Amino acid sequence: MATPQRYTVTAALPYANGPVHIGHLAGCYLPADIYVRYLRQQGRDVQFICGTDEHGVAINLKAQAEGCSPKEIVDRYHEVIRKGLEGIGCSFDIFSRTSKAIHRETAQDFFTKLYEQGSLVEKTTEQYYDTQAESFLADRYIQGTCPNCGFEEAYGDQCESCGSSLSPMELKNPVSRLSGGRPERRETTHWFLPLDHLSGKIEQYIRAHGHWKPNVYGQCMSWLQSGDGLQARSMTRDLDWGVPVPLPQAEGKVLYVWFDAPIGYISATKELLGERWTDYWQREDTKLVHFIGKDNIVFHCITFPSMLMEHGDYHLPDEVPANEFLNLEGRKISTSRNWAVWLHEYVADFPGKEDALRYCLCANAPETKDNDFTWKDFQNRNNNELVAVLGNFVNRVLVLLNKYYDGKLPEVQAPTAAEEQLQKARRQAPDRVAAALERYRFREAQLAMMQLAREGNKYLTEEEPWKTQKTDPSRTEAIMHEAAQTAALLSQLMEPFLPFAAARLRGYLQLDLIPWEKLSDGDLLPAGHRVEKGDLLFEKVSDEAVEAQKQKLEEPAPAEEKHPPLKEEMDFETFTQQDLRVGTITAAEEMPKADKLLKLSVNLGFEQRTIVSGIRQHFDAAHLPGQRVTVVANLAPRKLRGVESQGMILMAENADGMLHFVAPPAEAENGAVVR
Ligand code: B3M
Ligand code: ZN
Repeated sequence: MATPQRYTVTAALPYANGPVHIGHLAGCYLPADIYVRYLRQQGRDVQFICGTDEHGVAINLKAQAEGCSPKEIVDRYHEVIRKGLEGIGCSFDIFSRTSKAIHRETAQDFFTKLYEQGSLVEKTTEQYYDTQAESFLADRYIQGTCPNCGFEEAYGDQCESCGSSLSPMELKNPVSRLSGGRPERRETTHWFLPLDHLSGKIEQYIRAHGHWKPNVYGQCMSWLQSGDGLQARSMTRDLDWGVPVPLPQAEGKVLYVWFDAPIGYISATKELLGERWTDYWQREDTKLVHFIGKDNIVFHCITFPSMLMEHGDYHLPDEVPANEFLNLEGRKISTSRNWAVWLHEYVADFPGKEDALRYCLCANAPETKDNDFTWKDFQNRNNNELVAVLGNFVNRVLVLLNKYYDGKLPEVQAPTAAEEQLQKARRQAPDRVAAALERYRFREAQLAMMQLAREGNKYLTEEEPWKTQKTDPSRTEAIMHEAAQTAALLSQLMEPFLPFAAARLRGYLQLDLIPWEKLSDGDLLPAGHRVEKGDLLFEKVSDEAVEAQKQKLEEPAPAEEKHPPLKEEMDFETFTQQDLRVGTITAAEEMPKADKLLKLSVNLGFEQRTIVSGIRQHFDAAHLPGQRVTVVANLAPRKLRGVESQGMILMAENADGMLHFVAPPAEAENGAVVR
């Protein structure tokens, strides 16, 4: 395929309900920025679109938690997020907001077109309604007991304990998070995008993109091929915060946030370009690339393309290079537990070290699997790679050029084998970096750039121009000429990854950004060109700085304080003697005169067991039937209060004493061996 000349590149619109952390940065903003900087250097026409997603229940919930209005929340976080992303060098052409009028109009027009041409299906269904708060409840606003694992604080859309996705009607003992009261069912009308009817077209579209990253393509395929296939999805909600549904009969309803948010890319482009926006959204020769994190795949690969297809005037997304998740110091990043490195805090704590974070996150990018960020690794990469290799090389070059030649580049000399080797590396490096970037392999691309710095550094160390300066000054001229060309090329190849240092280096070298296709042509600096001595390109990160950051993370209690110490080691033989099986509780009753005990009937597939369990103070017997459990099935029977208990049920006990069932996944059948 010919190289497209026009690109629309988007990075997921962050929810304006909190700041952005390094996981978001590594997942989508950094790769998007690297890619766009590279495209610009290639001379391609690109618009880099982003902004804050200011609708959706997440915003309402945050406002409620802080006792302020949704508007105050989005105003506050839009600024925090924008400063953080710009501070780390994200070079958006526009960073807009979905609360703007232009967005409301664009999203409403889009909806109206779908509505008028009959693309949407109107359905009246029962939903929970909070009579005290006088409002319908979004899925997230309902809390109750998970039907799968018994977790009592599951949400109407998902149980965060067992991970199963739920619908509000499935929750036991539903409670409204608005008023705390029990919600009632009421009828309400919404407009659905009939993904079930579109699934043939969607599947065709996905299959035509079989080259997508395996994590992306695989997720799409599993959605398409899952049991019931694609389901119609409601594109409207009963909420008072969002884009109003543009229908007279839809008073009090807004567009579903996942309907309006991706349209936010389009409205931001309109805001940026005026009438020219259609070139970037409606032409087949424009390439549309969405950078996102893996939790957004279904919306960008299935829902949004379906909306665009139905609308009819749009070009569909070409690439969706989604990343996996980044962990922090070996644990999942958690906003609620403050286990995160916040971008705006990093920018404030490490002025002048923006590139160090970019470098470390790119080197550890979660491209194909989840990956880990540690402060130690950050320090090592900065000190041992940026400072000791790249910085050391270019600073030696600049210092020596100034010391020997007053900054004037010496004439070319006949190359020896050492120069020929470095010249070859220089010819190859731009193509290597480009080939990796064209395939969204950012780690590989950055590595190829660093490889050239390593070769340059090694060349200087081996050729020792400071020694030949005394014995053979013309040899030093040859070495310094070659080394300077290498530093000049680095100042170009660094640009996508390390834009701050790259610009400083080009300043010292008195060199502009050079079009990518000229980078392999040979010398970038003519003899006689003057360079400045400059300053250190990178500086070390101290142990103290790293310690301070670790302190900042939530101080986890030492393992032995929070959790009981590990028992003595056991050998494998002993372990294999226990027989664990999957089961389901079929009945539960309280044991007379035993305030801790419940008598449970458990279906083990091949037989029914009676098990007496000391969990009465933790669970309501009435809610236990249906609970999936793991049973120690070969424990000698013992009598408890006159009842023979035929096994034991495994429970996980948190540090606070709360008990949770070790619940096998739905796919494991009763009687299945656990080992
Ligand atoms: N705001 C979800 C997120 O921040 C959502 C992305 C919208 S992209 C159109 O993860
Ligand atoms: Zn659950």
